[in-house]
Amino acid sequence: MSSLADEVTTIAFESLAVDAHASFIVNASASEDTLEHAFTEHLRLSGIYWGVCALATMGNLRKTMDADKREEILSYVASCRCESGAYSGGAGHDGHVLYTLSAVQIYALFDAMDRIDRDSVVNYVKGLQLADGSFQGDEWGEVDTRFTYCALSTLRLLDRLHEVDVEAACAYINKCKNFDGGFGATPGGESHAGQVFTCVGALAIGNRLDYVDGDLLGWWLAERQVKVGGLNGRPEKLPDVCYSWWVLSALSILGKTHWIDRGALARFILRCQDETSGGISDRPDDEPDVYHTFFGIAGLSLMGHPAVVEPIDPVFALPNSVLKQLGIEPWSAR
Ligand code: GRG
Ligand code: ZN
Repeated sequence: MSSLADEVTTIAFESLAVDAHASFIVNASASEDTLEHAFTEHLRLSGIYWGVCALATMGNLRKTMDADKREEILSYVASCRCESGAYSGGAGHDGHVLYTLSAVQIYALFDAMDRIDRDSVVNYVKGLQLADGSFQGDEWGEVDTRFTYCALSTLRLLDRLHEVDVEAACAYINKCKNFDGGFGATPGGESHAGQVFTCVGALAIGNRLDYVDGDLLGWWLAERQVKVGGLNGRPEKLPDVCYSWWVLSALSILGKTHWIDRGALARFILRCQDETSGGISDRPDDEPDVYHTFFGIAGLSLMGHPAVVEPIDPVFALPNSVLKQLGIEPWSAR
């Protein structure tokens, strides 16, 4: 067990409506004639990853997706493959490292890594690294620490991390570190919990967590918890279920999830679930969506909710069992 191991505590969890959430996710992918479906077409691959990963984490992927559905999804992913080696968010859209990671994650979840043309994906990702170690997201040149995480995670899942300059990538992330211990999207950018996940995750993959001031960042992350138990993404903002992942995964990598009140966070997430129709929303009484359903379930997994049977890895956001299949040691075992 890691020296960073979290303090264990017993949380009196309320129940999670696993079956309702599974139906919500499966039905959301089936309702193609909705306006939401049209609006989210460009990020469909990430949506598929959120849904499939939530089902896998709840331990009911096989039960809810038969061989035909699996093939249907995998052939859709293949249809998003671009000549550059990248994947796009939806068929006919432009390739981007964000969706390239989603594609690899979906292949990993369905144990179908042999369908990936590894060399072409690796060449695409390699081509995104700039001289200062940073990564652009596609050929248009936007640079963001999210893209560094996506690049390093994609390559590690493909067992090809050595193909880029990992030291330079981590040194660039260090330049995005702020006085409060947090990280931004670019040097000088405001600390935001989403970027903190990507930076801490990338540094964990690159084995350079020594760049993190664990106590200072742990304090900043713990400060994200507000009175109602939920977490926000930066000071003075509203709590939102997705930060249960962005904040808690970073605390988990640092071995500090006990720095927040996990019982109160779990109650907040569970108050955001629709127990009848399924799904989890960003805040109580809002409309559920697949994104918040996944991140709510993933947060509960990091806190050991007994209904979330597959522990999720805080670095790769994939179930530990999937990482083991790929020969990657889950963070909790390090
Ligand atoms: C494998 C889980 C996983 C992720 C892939 C894309 C990515 C890598 C990470 C995204 C990290 C990120 C920046 C998340 C934040 C998303 C979010 C809730 C943004 C909203 O920001 P604001 O400023 O909202 O609009 P607030 O909550 O501050 O009002
Ligand atoms: Zn959110």
